[in-house]
Amino acid sequence: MDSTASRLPIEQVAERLRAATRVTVLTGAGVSAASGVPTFRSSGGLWRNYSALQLASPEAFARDPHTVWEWYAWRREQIAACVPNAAHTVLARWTARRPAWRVVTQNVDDLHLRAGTRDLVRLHGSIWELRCWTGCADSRRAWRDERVPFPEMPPRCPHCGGLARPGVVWFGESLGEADLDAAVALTDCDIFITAGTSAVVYPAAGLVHTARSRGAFTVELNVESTDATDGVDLAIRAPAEETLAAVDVLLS
Ligand code: BJW
Repeated sequence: MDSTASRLPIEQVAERLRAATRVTVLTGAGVSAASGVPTFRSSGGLWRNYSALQLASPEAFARDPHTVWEWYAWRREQIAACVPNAAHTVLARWTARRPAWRVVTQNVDDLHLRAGTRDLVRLHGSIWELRCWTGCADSRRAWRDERVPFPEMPPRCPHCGGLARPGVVWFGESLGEADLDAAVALTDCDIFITAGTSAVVYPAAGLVHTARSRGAFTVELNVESTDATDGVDLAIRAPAEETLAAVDVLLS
């Protein structure tokens, strides 16, 4: 009998982690669900019956910046009231203890940062950063703005007075080159864990497959099956915060 297969999936993950040097964890909205942040593709992710697909694009912003900003202001207010959960704190602890254990996130809520995650790679930006919509010369970079609510809506670029936009990556926009390069480099690892993501948004959704093709043992942590499930070595159908906390106990 295969002794690995007869072990509980959580024990299998812990055993592999014990032997691993390089570990990469890709997180999605499901990792923040237990903190109270709605995921995108659940009913709670709808806002005034709009989906993320309808609002998270440059075209939507160009058409109706006020409505798109109202959606972001509503989300900022929700996120400001949330605190990191066990998934964030366990991952933060791992990155503090093991520099080659890294987290790549699609989340814009910054809860990984608030939990203390080191060397976090953020693929889709941060909801707490803003950029100039017109790309004025004085504001090439994003700036941090944690005000909730904004004193004026929609918020303006402090340099040129034009419209500001959220410092996130919308559909049809390229991800930051350095962020994507870092994430792709981290697919060269011993274990790649994808946690709380529906695995439908590219290029993030492709990372687990790249990791597996490069020899990583791949694990999916999700409450449901996803487009990635059939392509991973081990899928654990449970809340990511519970699985990560249980694995962490086995590791300590
Ligand atoms: C739990 C849980 C618990 C709940 N525990 N689990 C190749 C093929 C096809 C299309 C493309 C492609 N390459 C590019 C594209 C186009 C596009 C794309 O992927 N479209 C798809 C929809 C088909 N991609 C892009 O446009 C990207 N840009 C790009 O590739 O540039 C080059 C290019 C451009 C144009 C054409 C071709 C190439 C940019 C993508 C940017 C995504 N932006 C957003 C918004 C960010 C800002 C904001 O927050 O407002 O990012 S969209 C939204 O989706 C957000 C998320 O980061 C992202 C992923 O969502 P996530 O995290 O997976 O959340 P959910 O809600 O979908 O899933 C939650 C999961 O958690 C579920 O599975 C639950 O079951 C689970 N769960 N509780 C564990 N407790």
